[in-house]
This record gives sequence, structure tokens and C-alpha cells, in this order.
Amino acid sequence: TEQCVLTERRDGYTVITLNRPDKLNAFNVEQHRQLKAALAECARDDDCRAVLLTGAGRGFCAGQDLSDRDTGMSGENPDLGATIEAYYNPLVRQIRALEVPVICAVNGVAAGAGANIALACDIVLAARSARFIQAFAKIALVPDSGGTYWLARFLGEARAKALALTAEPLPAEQAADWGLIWKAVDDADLMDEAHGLCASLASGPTRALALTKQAIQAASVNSLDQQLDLERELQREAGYSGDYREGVSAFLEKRPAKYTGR
Ligand code: T3D
Repeated sequence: TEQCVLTERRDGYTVITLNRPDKLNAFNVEQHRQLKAALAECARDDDCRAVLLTGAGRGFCAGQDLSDRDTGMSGENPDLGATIEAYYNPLVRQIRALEVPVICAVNGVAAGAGANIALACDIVLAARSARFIQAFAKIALVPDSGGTYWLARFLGEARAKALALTAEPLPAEQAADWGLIWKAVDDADLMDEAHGLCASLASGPTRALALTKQAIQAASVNSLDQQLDLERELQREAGYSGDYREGVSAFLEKRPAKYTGR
């Protein structure tokens, strides 16, 4: 089988690289299967304290492989809802449910579901030359993989609608200025910066970071009262961790904290 996804273990974190560069890493079923397995392995592995997702070659991901219709989707009335249900929605949920931070290094164009999978990640860095394209309208489809949610939530309706209805590319720099992603960095610096960030998160208080991710994701559906209650419960849990004791000791002893993730 084609190696559509490469994984590499680094010190404390895992690098996952989409690897169909001739197709700008567009998704076929095999790439979906391998990515799902790679993310599941990260969830199982206690030594994996951050994940770095990126793409091989000049693109990050061009969404669904439009030439790959061997998924029962050929014929006159393909049920695209079935692909979404079987592959794209579980992928977005898997990324959001992963406890450790998922960093996305968008190394080049991110189009269609490729853009929205990037936006599902916790921290998105993009090469200055990268573009985000809600390509769906160009082929008479609707943004999926959370696209309508991310755009409306991060940008507001005005920008969300214009991007989705026109399918115009959004340059990385503007995506960062608008708050769609964390930051745009010079192409040559992207991977160094992404690795540095992952290494730093991987040596952080993993449990507290997981609880923080959970709280921020819950904020979008909670009232302030619900969120205050949730913060109380998560803080209670964080306060029982060895890393909290270490963090406070290190502060009082004026030395760097040495977190174990527990
Ligand atoms: O099951 C379902 O369908 C439902 C799920 C839908 C989810 C979706 O993601 S729908 C949206 C699918 N994606 C797109 O519509 C994007 C299509 N690609 C493009 O518009 C352009 O490739 C880009 C704007 C992303 C990049 O343009 P450019 O000029 O830098 O590169 P290129 O020359 O277009 O692409 C390079 C090669 O990759 C080329 O192949 P070739 O000519 O060298 O043999 C191109 O055909 C191939 N490629 C790019 N994207 C896809 C693709 N092949 C198959 N599927 C793709 N999505």
C-alpha cells in the first residue's frame, strides 16, 4: 500500500506528514485510514505530548481527491454525505478530542477540506506563501469538515460568507491578521518554528494543557455560568497534579519547572 501518511517520533511529540505530494496531499481513502491510525496511536501513547501535522511537497492538502472515486461514490447520484460521515467528520472529531495539542504547520496551499482540517487543529502556523481556499463553491459543493463553523466563529459572518461564496484564496498573512490562524511565518522558518513550538508544548504540563484545550472548546456552546463552573472543576483536577506542585515549587525556588505531564 501507498505510504500516504508518514509518522516520525521526536522527543515528546509525533510528526504526522500527509504524503501524496503529486496531488497536493489530497485525500483518498487510504490517506484517511492512515491518518486516523496515526492520530489514534498518538492518543494511546503516553509519551506523545504534542502532535505536529504538516504536508509533504509544495502543498498542505487540497481536500478530497477529486479523481479518486473508488469509494462507492461514482455514478450519477453519489452520496457525498456518506464520505463526510465515514471520513471527514470522524477526522475533525478525532483532532478536537485528542487531549494533547495538535499543531498544524501549513506548508503550502490548503484547499477545501484541507483548509478546514488545518483549522480544526489547536494552533495553526502557516508559511507566508500558503493560501487558505474554501474551494467548495467552485465545484458546486458546501464547505465541510467544520468550515462553516470555523469561519463563522473565528471571522464572523461577513468574512465567512465572502470567503465561502467566492472561494477566493486567503493569503496566510491575512488569515493571521483576521484571527483565522495563529501566525504566518517566513517559508524558510516554518518547520523550525513549528518544531520549536511542539518541543516546548511537549515539555509542558500536559494534563493542564489538555484541560485548557477542553475548556476553550467548550466555551463556544456554554453560557458564562456554565463556563465558570467548568473552569472550577478543571482547576480542581489540575490542582491535584504533580505538575502543579512542581510548577509552584519551581517558581518559589526561582528555577525552571521540570514537568512530567502527570
Ligand atoms: O467525497 C466528497 O467529494 C465530499 C468531500 C469533499 C471535501 C472537499 O475537499 S471538496 C474540495 C476538493 N478540493 C478542491 O476542489 C481543490 C482542487 N484543487 C485546486 O483548486 C488547485 O489544485 C489548488 C488551488 C489547490 C492548487 O492549485 P495549483 O495551481 O497550485 O496546483 P494544481 O496544478 O492545480 O495541482 C497540482 C496537481 O495536484 C495537479 O495534478 P497534475 O496536473 O500535476 O497531474 C492537480 O490536478 C492535482 N490536484 C490538486 N488538487 C486536487 C488534485 N487532484 C485531485 N484532487 C484534488 N483535490
